[in-house]
Amino acid sequence: MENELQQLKEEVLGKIADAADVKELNDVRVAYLGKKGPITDLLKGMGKLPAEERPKMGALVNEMRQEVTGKLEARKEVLEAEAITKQLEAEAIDVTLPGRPVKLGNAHPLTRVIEEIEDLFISMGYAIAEGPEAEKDYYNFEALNLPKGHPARDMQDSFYIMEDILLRTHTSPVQARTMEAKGGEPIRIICPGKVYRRDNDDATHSHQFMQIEGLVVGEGIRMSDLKGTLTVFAKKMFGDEREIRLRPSFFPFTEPSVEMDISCFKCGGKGCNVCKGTGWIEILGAGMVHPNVLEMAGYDSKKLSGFAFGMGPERIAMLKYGVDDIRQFYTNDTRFLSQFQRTEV
Ligand code: 2U9
Repeated sequence: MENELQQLKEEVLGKIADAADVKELNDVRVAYLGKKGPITDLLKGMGKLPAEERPKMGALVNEMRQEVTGKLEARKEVLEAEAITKQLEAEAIDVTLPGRPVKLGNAHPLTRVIEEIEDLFISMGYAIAEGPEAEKDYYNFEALNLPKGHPARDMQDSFYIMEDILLRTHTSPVQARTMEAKGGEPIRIICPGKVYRRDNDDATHSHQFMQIEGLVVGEGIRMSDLKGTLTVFAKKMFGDEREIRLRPSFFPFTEPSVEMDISCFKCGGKGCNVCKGTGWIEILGAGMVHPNVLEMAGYDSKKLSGFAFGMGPERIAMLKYGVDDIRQFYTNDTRFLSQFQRTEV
C-alpha cells in the first residue's frame, strides 16, 4: 500500500506541474482530492487494514494530502501570476502614441468685444445691469424724455408687440428702470444687450444689434468725469496713443449731448481709408443726463447729476477687426468665425 501511495503521489505531483492554467489545476484538485478521488478512497479504505497498520498509513496519507494541497496552492499562485502577466501584455497600450488633436472653439468676435468692454468698466467700479427685451413703451420712450408724439419716436421705427409693448430700440430703458429701483441712490452701471429697429438689413444696418450703454449718477458728476472715463475707454480699446474729441450733438435723454471721435488707430490722424481721410473715427454718443430723465426716475436734479454714453459693439468690432459687413456677425459662417482664434489656451 505504501508503494501505491508513493505512485499516486508522483502521479498527482506530475499533473500539478503539468497544469497549464488555473482551470486545469482545479480539475486536478477535484480529480485527486475530491469526494470521489483516489486519496479520499485511500482514507475510506483504511478500515480494511489491520489495526496495527492504520496509524502509520493514516499518518502517511494525511502527510501526502497536506503535501499535495501545498503544491496545489503554490502552483495556483504561479499560474495566477502568469495569467495576469499575459493579460497585461495583451491589453498593453502604447502611451507614447500622440493623442488625437482636440478642436478648440473660440469666442464669437462680438462676444469678445463685449466682454472686453465689460471687463474694462467693471475694473472702474461699474456693475452690469440687464432688463427685458420686450419693453414697456413707458421705459423705452416716455421715461427717457421722449413723450408721445415726440418726433424721435418716428425716427426710431420700432417693432411693436402690443399697443404699449415693443422690442426695445435701445438699452436705455434698463438705465431708466435701474434709476427708478434705486430710489435716489448713486448709480454706476453699464447695460449690454440686444436691441431692435425696423431697418432693412445691409452691410451697415441690422434689424437686431447690440448696444452697450453706461450711466453714472451721483453728487457733483460733471462733464469732465464723462471725458476722463471715455478717454480711458478709448485708450484701453484702441491703444494708448489715442486722443479723443467731443462734438456737439443731440439726444432727447442727455443735455448737453456729444459725439465722441477717436484719433484714427490705423494712420494716427494723417488720414486713411479707415477714417475716410479725416483722421478721426466716430465711436460713441454721450452726454449729461437730462434733468427731466432724472426727475421722472425720482432723482432730485438740483442735488444729483449724471453722465451717460452709448455705443454699438458691432461697430467697435468692425473697426477693431476690419470687418466690412455687419451681417458677418449673425450668419455664423465658420470661415469668418475661425479667423478669430484665441491665442491663449
Ligand atoms: C438714461 C439716460 C441717458 C444713453 C446714451 C447715447 C448717448 C448714444 C447710441 C450710440 C450708437 C446708441 O449704439 S448706438 O446706436 N447711443 O449715442 N446713448 S447717451 O443715455 C442715457 C440712457 C439712459 C436713463
